Formats: sequence, C-alpha cells, structure tokens
Amino acid sequence: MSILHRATFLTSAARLDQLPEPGGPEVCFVGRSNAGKSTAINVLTNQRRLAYSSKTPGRTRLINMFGLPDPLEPGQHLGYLVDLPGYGYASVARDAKQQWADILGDYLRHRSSLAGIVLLIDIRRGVTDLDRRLTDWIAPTGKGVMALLTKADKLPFGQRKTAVFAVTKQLADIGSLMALPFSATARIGIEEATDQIENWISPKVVP
Ligand SMILES: Nc1nc2c(ncn2[C@@H]2O[C@H](COP(=O)(O)OP(=O)(O)OP(=O)(O)O)[C@@H](O)[C@H]2O)c(=O)[nH]1
Ligand SMILES: [Mg+2]
Repeated sequence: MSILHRATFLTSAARLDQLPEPGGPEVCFVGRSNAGKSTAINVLTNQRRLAYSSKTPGRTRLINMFGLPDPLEPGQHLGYLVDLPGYGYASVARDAKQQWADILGDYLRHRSSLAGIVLLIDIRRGVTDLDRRLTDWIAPTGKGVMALLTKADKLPFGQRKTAVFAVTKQLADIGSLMALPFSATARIGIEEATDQIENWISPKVVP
C-alpha cells in the first residue's frame, strides 16, 4: 500500500503564517484553477473526497494540508501533501488574485520543508502565462517539478506525446523537470506520479 493512501486532512490556512512550522517533507500541488489539483490528490490518495473537487472553478481558496502518518510511529508524519489555491479564475476580483499570487509566491520561494512540486496543467491548454509566472518563482529554488498533464483522457495517445514534448520544451529552464500525461478518470500516470511523490517524501537510497 502506498504511504499516500494513508493521507488524512490536517489543516486549512488562508495565509502562510497560519501553516504549521515547517517539519517533514512537503509535496505541493499547484496549477490553474480547474486544472485538476484536488481530483489528482483524491486519486493519488485513493480517497474520494479528501481534497474537495468541483465543477465550479476557484473552489479551493485555502491552502489545504494533508498528513501522511508514519505506520511505525503513531502520531508522527512521514511527510505532507499541500493543495495550493488555483490561479487564473477570471471572475475573481483583482485584490483576491493578487493575494493568491502572494500566497503562492511566498510558499514556493520560502517554505523550507518543500521537497517537490507537482504542477498540474490541463493537457489541452498547455503552459499558460500564469503557469510561466509560477515557474519563474520555482526555477531559482532548484526544487524538483513533476508536471502532470491532466485530463489526458481527452486526447488520443499521439497528441498526448506531442503535449508532453511541448511542455518539456517550454519549461526547460526548470532544471529538474519531468512531465507526463495524467488522468484521474482513465487512471493514466498514477503509478509514475505516486513513485515520484513517495520518493520526495522518503527518498529511496540506491546503494
Ligand atoms: N475528464 C477528466 N476530467 C477531470 C480530470 N481531473 C479533473 N477533472 C475535472 O475537472 C474539474 C476540476 O477539477 P478540480 O480537481 O476541482 O480542479 P482544481 O485544480 O482543484 O480546481 P480549483 O480548486 O478551482 O483550483 C472537475 O470537474 C473534475 O471532475 C480527469 O483526469 N479527466
Ligand atoms: Mg481544488
């Protein structure tokens, strides 16, 4: 059983300073509103409604933090998953947009326990200007990024490959990037994504 399946909800925060002190490794999920962050967390943790997912974009406005309990040490966590607020939702007021940008920028650049970043991009949309703004914050940190090209079920196999190629090229300035097609509904890329996240949380030592 994956350690991700043990995830439990820990806390929500509207601001970075409301999060618990940095502790074990954190893997965060970022991306445009409606890209499929909450759905990805649900499928990766094998839980139907751990992270809320919705047909109404802009639903997740808080930082939601989930703990991965250590099976050998009751009460301790091996690491954390963090669902960050989606960006780019058109009908949100300017102030609120700026506030989200501040939260995201702050978290990505300054959260010391951040171990890896899952960037969700709708496979039909590709990399947008807002995604670029985000990756401009990420690139200097040197943190690893896994781009999940979500809703891959909407494209035939050949076009998925083209999309992966395009994203890899556009995000080449992120030193440590992997990109793969992902679908919660058709269960594409789940195993690869799980392996990468587990490896960020508890790196496997290769002798
Ligand atoms: N076809 C298909 N639809 C998906 C997939 N993943 C998510 N969706 C749909 O996309 C919509 C948005 O998904 P969410 O997971 O709520 O997106 P989010 O990124 O968390 O959005 P915000 O919380 O607004 O930032 C929902 O209607 C999902 O059912 C997928 O793999 N395939
Ligand atoms: Mg969400």
